[in-house]
Amino acid sequence: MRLFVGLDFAWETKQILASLAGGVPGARWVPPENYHLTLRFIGEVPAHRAEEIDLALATLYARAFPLVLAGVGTFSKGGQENALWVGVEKNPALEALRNKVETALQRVGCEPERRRFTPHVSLARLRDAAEGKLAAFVQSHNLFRAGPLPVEHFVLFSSRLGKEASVYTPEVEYALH
Ligand code: 3AM
Repeated sequence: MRLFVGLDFAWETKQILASLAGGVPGARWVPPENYHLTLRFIGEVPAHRAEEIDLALATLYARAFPLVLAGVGTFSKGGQENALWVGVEKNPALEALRNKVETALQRVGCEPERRRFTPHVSLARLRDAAEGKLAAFVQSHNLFRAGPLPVEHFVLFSSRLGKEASVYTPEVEYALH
């Protein structure tokens, strides 16, 4: 199974995010049901590893917290913008949760995550997006803000890569306290 750990959002929040989509030719918009915030990408693991991972996450104790989505931005690779996302207001509780997830996963043998944690909710994948339209999108949605949203769970998702879009399935929900 291909796994990652993340936050899921309420239907209402997904609707608000979906209202941002549009107006950037060359963007492949993420289907609203797929909106999530990745805490930790795990990757392909055999079933017995998935069980160990589940156990490690189930024994993790962390606090529930409020989350504010704010602003939009892009990631680029090799000078090419490849992702468009909604950002998150600075959030020490989110960072603490992410660190606990990281520790729990390393304890069951996952390789340490080398990438810096840049919390975001992906709105679109980009390939040769119209530069001016992209800049205009970012500028016009820079003041976007949603929340505070109560975060009371985190989720182990499985991901099946599809032709059009991946299918993300929440496999296990873990309560925050
Ligand atoms: O949360 P977002 O949408 O930015 O791009 C994948 C997606 O990111 C990312 O994990 C999230 C859930 O699938 N992802 C896919 N392959 C990855 C990899 N090898 C990866 N992240 C890190 N390393």
